[in-house]
Amino acid sequence: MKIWNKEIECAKRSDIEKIQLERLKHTVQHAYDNVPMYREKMENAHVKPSDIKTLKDISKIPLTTKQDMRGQYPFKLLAVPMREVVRIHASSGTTGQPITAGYTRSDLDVWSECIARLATAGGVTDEDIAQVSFGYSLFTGAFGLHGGLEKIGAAIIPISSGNTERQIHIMRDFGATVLIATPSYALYLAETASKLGMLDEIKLKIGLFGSEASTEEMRAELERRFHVIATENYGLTELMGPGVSGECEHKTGMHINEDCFLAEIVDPDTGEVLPLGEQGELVLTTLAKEAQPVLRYRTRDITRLIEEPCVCGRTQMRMEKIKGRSDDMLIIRGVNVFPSQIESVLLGQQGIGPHYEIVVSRKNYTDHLQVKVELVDAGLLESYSELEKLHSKIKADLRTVLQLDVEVTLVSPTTLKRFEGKAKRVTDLR
Ligand code: DLL
Repeated sequence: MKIWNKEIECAKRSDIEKIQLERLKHTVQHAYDNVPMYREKMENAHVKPSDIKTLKDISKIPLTTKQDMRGQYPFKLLAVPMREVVRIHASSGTTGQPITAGYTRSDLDVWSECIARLATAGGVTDEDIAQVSFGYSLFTGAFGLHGGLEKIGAAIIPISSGNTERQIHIMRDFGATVLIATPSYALYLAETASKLGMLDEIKLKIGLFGSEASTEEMRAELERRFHVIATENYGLTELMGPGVSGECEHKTGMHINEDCFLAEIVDPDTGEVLPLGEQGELVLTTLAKEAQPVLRYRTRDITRLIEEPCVCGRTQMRMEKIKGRSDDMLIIRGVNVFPSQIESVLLGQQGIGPHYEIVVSRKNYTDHLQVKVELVDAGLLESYSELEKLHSKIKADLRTVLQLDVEVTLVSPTTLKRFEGKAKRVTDLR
């Protein structure tokens, strides 16, 4: 299996750390000199760029939060003059002020290099025809993947998201072999292909999924429906977009582009750095960004770092599948619940489809968790005993995993909302 950049991806740890330290020193100095927010934060913490002598010294630098970044809207995080910026992306801003991301020409080169590595790790070659079903917009997903796939030499179908039936026709007619989408949109596409009776005519081999949390059960469902090898990749607008990390075909964690990003795990409550291998909040620092260097960004994503080299030969550290976001975690009657735990229980159950909705409310001063799932076969609505059996099984399985009583509502087939981008499955009415 091909490795895009063996020199970096299979480098000795000591060599990677040497590159990281050199780039970290440069990044800290660049941010300190050119971004008032970082200078102020460092001055308040009595830290100077010259205090960074080893990689561990990074913990002297204050953490950066989403809130800090929002306060710099739109361009106060830029460390270069606007004439050097050649692209601007932004987060959707659904939960507040959007966060903008500027790129120099060199940043775009680094971005496509990072994606080329991850897409190659997922099995993509210049023989492939890749359908990009992320939205081409301010969102980083489509343009990010596009740059790397072009570098590899794959033939790109820049279809963007939406217009789902047309997506299936194009996928079949153009002979797409790679699909790039969120897992939830990929599921919707598979369902639509099936409804159109065209699933067997689709020639996909590879799914490169990302941009939202999904479970192993969701991966299995996508692989089964599309007959693909599904790998996932991770990233965020604040840091660059996709390209931070991605899985190889062994699917044992996402390889981090460690020459471009320095990863730490901190305790989500205290912000203290945790020992390698412990689960906590991922904190990332850019090592190769010119336009917008980022120091110690709290991603809110919960994961664990894996240092052992992968069987694929890559030595770069891996991060486990994201368990959820610390701010997505629901506290139900004092119990911590990640939506991913619910997804794991639901997917793979006989008789129900893979779409679901979670509604949290408060009834009589008590938290109430409702899970809505679709029946696959509407005929079941006519058999009370079958329906009751299915209902009790799902409820019992959820109880075992969550240690909570959950209201399970079975709804008619194809009545729950489908998503063309990131799914929004949780409604918290409290
Ligand atoms: O979603 C960048 C991206 C695009 C990654 C395409 C991969 C593919 P944002 O819109 O800024 O950027 O959202 C970033 O999405 O903090 C995670 O919570 C979540 N996320 C992204 N990838 C994954 C993943 C893009 N593979 C936020 N697994 C991040 C779980 C993910 N969560």
